[in-house]
Amino acid sequence: MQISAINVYQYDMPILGKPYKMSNTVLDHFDSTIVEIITDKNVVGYGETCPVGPVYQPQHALGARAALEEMGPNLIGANPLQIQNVYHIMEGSLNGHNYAKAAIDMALWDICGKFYGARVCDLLGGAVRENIPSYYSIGICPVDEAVEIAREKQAEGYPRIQLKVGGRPLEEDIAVIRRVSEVLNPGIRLAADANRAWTTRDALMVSLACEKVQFVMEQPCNTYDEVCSIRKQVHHPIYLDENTENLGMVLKAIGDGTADGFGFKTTRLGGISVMRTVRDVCREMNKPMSCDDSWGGDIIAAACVHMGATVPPHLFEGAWLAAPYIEKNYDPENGINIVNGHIDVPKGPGLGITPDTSIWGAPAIELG
Ligand code: 0XW
Ligand code: MG
Repeated sequence: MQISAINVYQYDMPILGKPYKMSNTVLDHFDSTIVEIITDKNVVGYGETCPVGPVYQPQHALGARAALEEMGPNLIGANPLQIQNVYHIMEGSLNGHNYAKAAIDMALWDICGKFYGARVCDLLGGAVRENIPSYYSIGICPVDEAVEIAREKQAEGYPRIQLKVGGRPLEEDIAVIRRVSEVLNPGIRLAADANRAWTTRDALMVSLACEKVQFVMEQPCNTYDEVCSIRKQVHHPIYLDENTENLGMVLKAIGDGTADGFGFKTTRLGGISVMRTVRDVCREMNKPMSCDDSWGGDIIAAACVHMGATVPPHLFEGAWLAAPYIEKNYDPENGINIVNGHIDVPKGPGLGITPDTSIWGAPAIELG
């Protein structure tokens, strides 16, 4: 089998309801890049990469398309069933830009599944369950509002709540963690995600002020070194998210004893192939993890769900999806949705998504 053509689509994804607010950014739409890999055997695969605006992490929507334009021509004629070999071609064509390589990688897994008549989760070793937990992320908002949303989402069936914190007076962060924790039933897990915004002083003060509150501190400070410097002083488990740019950083964070767990983004790490390795490392080293992405439609969602379904349940923190904030599915029939805080693993081969490509308009880039 050969890759005969690659189409790259650009899609401006509107957000439902209020803008999405994190410590460092407010967003009302997202710029998604979708890759369609066409083969000479009539099998077509889809991948997607969608940074959550230009500030969240170094990944950039325009950069994704430029990177795909750079690497794409070298991939024409390659065998899409040999994912590792295609990855090597990408690495030989462009340094870095894992988030763009991730879209190609995802489409290759989709093709492999369709060709072999297997779901991506089966190719990844097998799903351990067919319905997996998600978690709900409450954006930066007034404390009372956050408490109301937490009550609502817990009642809906979400087993985990992530609170966005940072970028406002520290007293409000402390209040929101305390107040939300008070309304959560036993067993519902809580994380406070500063998205890099706290100084080491802030993180230490929050940990002290909320000493008796059970929550995970997610990506409190900007750099890995800052997080290392507070690691032994905080009372709370620390999860890394934005700092895990690649497999090397994940290994380092575990080896140094800096991370108690991870909020992983499939595209930031480089796609399903790298996530598979990272999943295995976390299983071996007993580290909890989530399978998320920063944003994206059904294609990214399916990739996260297939991977999440293969993670041992006691180590799985959930798959966060943008689905609750998105107007419509790419696949009107088998699109990914969250019901009662949980997600069904797609049934069809590959990623199990048959997108209505007309949603994205004409390709922005055509190769091959
Ligand atoms: C809540 N998320 C998974 C979605 C947003 O893009 C940010 C992210 C996070 O945990 O940082
Ligand atoms: Mg996070």
